[in-house]
Amino acid sequence: MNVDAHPLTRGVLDGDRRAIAQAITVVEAEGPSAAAIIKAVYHRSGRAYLVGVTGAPGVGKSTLVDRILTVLRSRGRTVGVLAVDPTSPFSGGAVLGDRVRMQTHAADPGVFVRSMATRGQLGGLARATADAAVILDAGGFDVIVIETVGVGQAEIEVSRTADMSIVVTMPGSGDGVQTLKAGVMEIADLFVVNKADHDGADRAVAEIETMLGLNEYGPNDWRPPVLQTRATDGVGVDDVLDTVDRFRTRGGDVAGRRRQARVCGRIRQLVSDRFLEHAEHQVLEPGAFDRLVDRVASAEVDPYTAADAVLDQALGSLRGANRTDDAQPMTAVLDHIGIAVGDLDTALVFYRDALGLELEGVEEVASQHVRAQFVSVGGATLELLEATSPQSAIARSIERRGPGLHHLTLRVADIAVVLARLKARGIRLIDEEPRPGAGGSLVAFIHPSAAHGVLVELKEARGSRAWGRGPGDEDRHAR
Ligand SMILES: Nc1nc2c(ncn2[C@@H]2O[C@H](COP(=O)(O)OP(=O)(O)OP(=O)(O)O)[C@@H](O)[C@H]2O)c(=O)[nH]1
Ligand SMILES: [Mg+2]
Repeated sequence: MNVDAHPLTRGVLDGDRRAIAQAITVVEAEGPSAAAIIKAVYHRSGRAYLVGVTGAPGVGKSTLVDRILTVLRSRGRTVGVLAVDPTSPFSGGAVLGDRVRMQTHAADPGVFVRSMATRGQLGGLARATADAAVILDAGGFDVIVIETVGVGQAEIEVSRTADMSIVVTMPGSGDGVQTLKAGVMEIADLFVVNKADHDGADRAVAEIETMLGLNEYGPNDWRPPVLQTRATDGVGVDDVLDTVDRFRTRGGDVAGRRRQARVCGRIRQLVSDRFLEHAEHQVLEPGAFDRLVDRVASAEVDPYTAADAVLDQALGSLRGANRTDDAQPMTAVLDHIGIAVGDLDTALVFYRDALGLELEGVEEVASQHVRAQFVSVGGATLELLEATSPQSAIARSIERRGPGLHHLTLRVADIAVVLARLKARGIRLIDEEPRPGAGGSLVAFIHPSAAHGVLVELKEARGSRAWGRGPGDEDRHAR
């Protein structure tokens, strides 16, 4: 489902609603096309003003946003709304309710309403929301309102996307001022006590003012105003928008710094997400990350050592990638080194006892007449290979050259790409095409004559450990 970013891109930049809607669906899915779209439209973003509206469920955010839409439209501004619900896994009740509530603007081409719900991790929602805001921004909407339900960490993450954050409360305990203690004080640029028709609105305002009184504000600092509204009949909404304009026009340093911090956060997030993704899926063996998690959970390894191990392996693979002179960087990591030994038990006297290396397990591969002992050496593995029959390739290798290095295996992300590139350079291969190895992996051997006397196996990991033996084994030892 690889959506071609380009036709959508043009549509987004033209402000085409269908293209915008589709582009948001793409960024929600978080695939490579998401990055392609953002890359293509980002230069046209940065013009819209992003307003976050946060607050506990039911305080009247959607009703207020609906009123805000009406006023902004009457002031000639176009508005995109992202209704974000980190609490519901799919577009369910609350969000659907929002859509219905904002239906009054459904026919207005100057309004675009979209709900976004958690699909996987909360971080993903914050990223998708930020991307959706970029799309609406590039699509030409003047103001983007991001409504998030609740006042937890996820909402705070999402509200960091905005240029200004409005925290909505209502009179009464419970859902009201109590929830403000959950860290929203710092993100609020404006407090709105909605449902001012209820008893206790003045008290709610006073409580917030008291909390604000605990902070010190310099003469040039923005002290978040506390306003009252009645969203159901629109009372106080003009005041809210005037305050938004006031905050916006005062802009200057604070606004610049906020955008800077936001962009900084975005880049850091993307770098760490991508780095982790690379480490988890392209560097580590399948399942290795989970095993590491288990070992840390059982206190066998501490988290710092675990993190260092992942970093070392990932950085090692990046350094490997940098060494290539081709335009397309190649990522290859050392998976294992196969060593032909005469007798496993004797070999272990050296590898296990003298060197103190950790044994991982033994595997008997009957079809190849070989027994393999895996020995852990940090990120890679040594495979000590003992022949179980004279017909074994290992036996013949020992007969010809004595025991010693038998092969080394490099794990690559895409074996077909690597083979194509080797072929293009006229490198002599044993396997022209990748073939199935153990554990669902794909393997191919490079002829030792091309690799300066070493039998090199390429492996694209797809399952668990790839033994990498198969038909055609004989040819590999012809030197
Ligand atoms: N009396 C009164 N009721 C209001 C006011 N504003 C909203 N409501 C009502 O409060 C209820 C909840 O309003 P919503 O706008 O859905 O609240 P919300 O904060 O968006 O709710 P979630 O999206 O579920 O978090 C609805 O029944 C509204 O009609 C107000 O100013 N006064
Ligand atoms: Mg709502």
